[in-house]
Amino acid sequence: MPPADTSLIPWWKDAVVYQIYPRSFQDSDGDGVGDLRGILRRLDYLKRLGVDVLWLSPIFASPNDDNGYDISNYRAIMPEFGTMADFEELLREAHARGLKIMLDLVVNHTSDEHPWFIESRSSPQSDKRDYYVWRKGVDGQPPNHWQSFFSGSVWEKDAASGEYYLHLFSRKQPDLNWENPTVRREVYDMMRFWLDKGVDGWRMDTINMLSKPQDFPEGRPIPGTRLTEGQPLFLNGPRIHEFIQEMHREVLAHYDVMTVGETPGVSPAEGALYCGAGRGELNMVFHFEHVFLGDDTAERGKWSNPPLALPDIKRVLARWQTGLHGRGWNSLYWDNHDQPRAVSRFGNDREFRVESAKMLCTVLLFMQGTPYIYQGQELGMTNVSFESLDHYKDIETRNAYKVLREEHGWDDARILAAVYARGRDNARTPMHWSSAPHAGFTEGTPWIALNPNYPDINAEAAEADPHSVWHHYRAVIALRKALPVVRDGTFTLLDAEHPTVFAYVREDAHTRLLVLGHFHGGSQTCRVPAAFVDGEVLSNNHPVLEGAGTEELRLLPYQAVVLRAPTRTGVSRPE
Ligand code: ISL
Repeated sequence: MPPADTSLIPWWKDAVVYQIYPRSFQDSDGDGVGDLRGILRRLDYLKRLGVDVLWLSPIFASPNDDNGYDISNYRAIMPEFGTMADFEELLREAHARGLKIMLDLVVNHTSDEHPWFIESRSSPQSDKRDYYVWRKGVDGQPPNHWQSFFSGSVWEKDAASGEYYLHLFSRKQPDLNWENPTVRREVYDMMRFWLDKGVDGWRMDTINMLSKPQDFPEGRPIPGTRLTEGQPLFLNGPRIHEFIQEMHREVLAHYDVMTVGETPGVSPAEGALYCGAGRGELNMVFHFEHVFLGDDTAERGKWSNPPLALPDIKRVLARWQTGLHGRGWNSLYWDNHDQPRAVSRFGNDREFRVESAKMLCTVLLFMQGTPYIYQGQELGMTNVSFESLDHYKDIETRNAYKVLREEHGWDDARILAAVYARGRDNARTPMHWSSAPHAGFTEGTPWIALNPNYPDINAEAAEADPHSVWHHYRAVIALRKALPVVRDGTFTLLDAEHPTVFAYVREDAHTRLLVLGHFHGGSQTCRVPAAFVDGEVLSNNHPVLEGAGTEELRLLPYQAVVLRAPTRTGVSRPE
């Protein structure tokens, strides 16, 4: 059979993305904050790992109420991170190594220190008043009871005018008014500014929240409180697809770039509306169904940290795999800067840290879609447990602390346990480069404390150890690039209800792969479909495979194996 014509396959379908949280990646000037020249210094490391695209969390001027997700100037680099010349050099040097760079588009809201908001707030008559969402209260109360992501009402009363402005996140992150065509034009101009510099794509922050129902109706009551949620009402709002299609028509269609929308609360069917072929919107979305499992029904949301059951994770991920196959495109992730470390949440970060971090890598990277690796995931970095809340910097954690304590009567120990499990700072402690002081992250005082386990878990040690998590990532990345079935094949979940084994088959006309991931620290027998009994072991995170060549494998703690079925008659192997 002649090789398939791959020239029509968009580059981002073959890409592996690496997310950098610049504040915590590498400091180059000793101020304790990561920066662009620090990233520059690590490009060769990233190249060795084998990733293709770097997504930088926001690098723009910001008062850092939410670590750069509150932007005060979209066209300026955050001074702590460097200069525009540094960015241009980084882009040039990345491109010279065949690495692409995507930026974070945060346009649901700005900082309250953005000149647009300063002007908007100055008077109800301001010609920028309508850049943001202003409403009068009702009988001295906010327009509705929607709750912000960072605790409290989404409405902030402005003392000068007595009106309220909307902020789905912190009060220093006022929401832009996307109903206003001038706002949309400003955003599109800003996007072109960066794309014309050669930026290769956008990760789009909370992109499914841009359109709000303009009557701001009440949401459903939150059980046990006098509050009502608005979330279901501002996710995927009435004009959302019109706005994204306009953005695509005006901007994205004119550049060969990659786009991924951050879309909490989106099902596969809704996801396909954002990323479906021919929709003229985005390339892919980040859904949250696996990382938010159970949170929305738990008493205190994610802070209740409801237990996870593997069959639920499998069901969610399988639904996305099959739901988007041939219709859209998946993004694959366990980790990001808002989530606890994957190995701590889904694996075992104590006695089986290495095995389980490798297993999570295999299970994720053999699915269909574009994988996203969050800095340190390739080392198996773990959650952190700081002794006191004083060490925590994240606004979400700090605000939640007050609410959990004052309104729900939780004591410090209970709050700390919740933060250890689900706090965002788990992911934001500095990257571990070596066993040098501060893990080689900075020569100054780091902006947030390090995870004390860096002398054992660091990039230098990992690169030197052929059995490290790092080398497993590198090998799996290389393998998926060599196997078109990983990009193109169908996905079939096996034994959906099995409580500890995640098993699936990937298949195209040439190749069949069986992927097995054992989510448990014991051993477990596992039946192998007949087609794979004599399969070739392409990947294994243990030195042995017990039962190989028979119908029954014995999986060791957190073992992950990929088997390739013997080729069918007359069909040549793809590589
Ligand atoms: O982090 C979350 C839960 O702990 C999410 O609800 C998160 O707030 C949501 O996914 C939106 O996240 C994005 O926008 C926020 C910013 O704080 C996050 O870092 C960003 O990823 C506001 O810009």
